[in-house]
Amino acid sequence: LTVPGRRRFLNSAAVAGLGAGLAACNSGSQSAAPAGAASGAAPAASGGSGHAGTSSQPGLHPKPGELDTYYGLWSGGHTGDVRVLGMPSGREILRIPCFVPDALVGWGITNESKKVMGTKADGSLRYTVGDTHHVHASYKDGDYDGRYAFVNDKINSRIARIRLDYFVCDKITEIPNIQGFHGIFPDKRDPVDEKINYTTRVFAGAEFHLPLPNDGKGMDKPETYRALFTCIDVETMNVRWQALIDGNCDLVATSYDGKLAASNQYNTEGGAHFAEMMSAERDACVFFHIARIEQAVKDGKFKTYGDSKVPVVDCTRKSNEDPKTALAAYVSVPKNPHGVNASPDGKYFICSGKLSPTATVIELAKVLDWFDGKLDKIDKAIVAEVELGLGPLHTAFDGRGNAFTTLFLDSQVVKWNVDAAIKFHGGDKTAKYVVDRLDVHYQPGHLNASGSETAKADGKWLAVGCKFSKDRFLPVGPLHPENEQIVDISGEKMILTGDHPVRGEPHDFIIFKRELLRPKQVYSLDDFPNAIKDPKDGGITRNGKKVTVKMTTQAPAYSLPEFTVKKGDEVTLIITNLDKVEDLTHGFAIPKFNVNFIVNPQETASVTFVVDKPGVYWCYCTHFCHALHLEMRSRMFVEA
Ligand code: CUK
Ligand code: CUA
Ligand code: CA
Repeated sequence: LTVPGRRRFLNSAAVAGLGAGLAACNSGSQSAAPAGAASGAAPAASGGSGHAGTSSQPGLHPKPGELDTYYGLWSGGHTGDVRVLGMPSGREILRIPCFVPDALVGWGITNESKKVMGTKADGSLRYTVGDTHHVHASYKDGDYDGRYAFVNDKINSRIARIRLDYFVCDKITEIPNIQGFHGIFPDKRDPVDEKINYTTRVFAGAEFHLPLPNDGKGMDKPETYRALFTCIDVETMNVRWQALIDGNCDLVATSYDGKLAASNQYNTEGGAHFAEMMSAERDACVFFHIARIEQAVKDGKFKTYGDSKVPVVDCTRKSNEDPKTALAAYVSVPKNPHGVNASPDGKYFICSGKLSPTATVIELAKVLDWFDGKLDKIDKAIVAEVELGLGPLHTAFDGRGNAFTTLFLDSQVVKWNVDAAIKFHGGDKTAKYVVDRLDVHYQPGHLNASGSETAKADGKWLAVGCKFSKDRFLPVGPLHPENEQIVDISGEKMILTGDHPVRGEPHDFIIFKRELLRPKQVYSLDDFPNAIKDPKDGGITRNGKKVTVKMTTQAPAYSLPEFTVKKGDEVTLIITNLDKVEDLTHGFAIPKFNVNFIVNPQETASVTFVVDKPGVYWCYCTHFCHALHLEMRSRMFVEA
């Protein structure tokens, strides 16, 4: 197919209607007919890459027993989890449940996980749905430090922290005053204190604007709705402050010097319907001056909304016209931009145009110049705005000056050189900024490269999150998997090296060298205040109708082969796995009471449930642990 032909096939199949809102991309510039574009060698509609070629990079197909060379952390979308993929093989190794119950580990069943997830007064889960989009990790000196990963929950405006020593979610915070928490990014160092060269804050962008407070008044006046940008403390996971803005937030980026955070805005119109949201030719990327905002909070220049005690500073346009005192600045960006990404050299934020075929390059030093009164117009911080193709969404980097942007509508990744784009924008029309194009399958959303979000971007591998897989895998009925493609970016030309079906619906991901992590594979008993350190400390204690049953596990036995409770009791069962051997996990399931969870080596977990039916109940181990796994049982006697 020719380029227009491929566009017609893709667009009619996946995005009917959206094309009408797009700027035409046929100006004869580099974006329409680039060298190496989906040319004569382009595939038939049923697939195939525009590039032949075989990757010669090591690590792509680990042999049995070989480990991957990179970790990938993937958001799971509305499965509410985070996945760990070995890269570049694309093998899924683990799912980390966060916002949604998970049957494998008993997430949402154990008291410990329910406490993290949040419960109502009756002890039941506050929410059982989630929607994770963006996973990012904590930094030190511009690289990941292996402490934490963070992920957003778009549905219920929650942020989860994942400990990367154990690969578990240990904290979830619900952010007040907002809906549609979408973009998230940790800071990379402190904006003021030079000594703090690591992550202490996470920023959150709210996509949906709301009446403030959202208490039932003013619902029919969308022109008065507002969105907020939020700062969360990494250690306490408390919300530090919020910023009232004009327009909305989409994705979020932070600068390597810690001074700036920014969010793309596609709804500067404040529209409530999509036609209104795409009525303006330009929207914005809003920049936040973190040090000034935090000084304003210290000086008491804030208000609060409703029941929330969180200080909210004023970052609206009207209140921030004087650069010398401004807390925020709005750089104009074409039509409904989506991703904003920081280049690994620390110099630029790149905004992807979505409904505009362009990427906008904003120079951060110039943004700071504006805040210092040294640049008269904030839009002069734009150093390039170049055409790339239809539907640019997200950008990754190879650390050698090249950017890779997904083109959702064209189903391509375009590789382009940032310096050449700046030259082209500056008037040198001989500057060839498009380096290569690759057809992907199909409709890519996010992409990310190894180390792309760090100063150590190594330009080896690129993963592309294709939202549609269409014909790339065995058909399994109406629900298709997504296709995470892997691309060798070590050379001039991109080489597509693999398709990987993944369970819906990942959005974003990060990829980093395996050496950055040293995960622990066995817990410490001291991690758990309620650990039962000796089988002799187990047994049953009763306090009225509340019964506590404590037992330990050592393959292939539970320390209590049977235990007796009475109908109507509220039973709290605490189990410590005393096995110290790596990989020796036990399960504990009780028929008819919705109890099923696991205890990893040296872990303690507990459940609380009411026994309302007398009888014998065989408790058993669900997690294969031993030759006598099937014999690993206990009996719960419930007396009438
Ligand atoms: S969004 Cu999904 S493809 Cu939530 Cu990062 Cu762009
Ligand atoms: Cu213990 Cu299976
Ligand atoms: Ca818009």
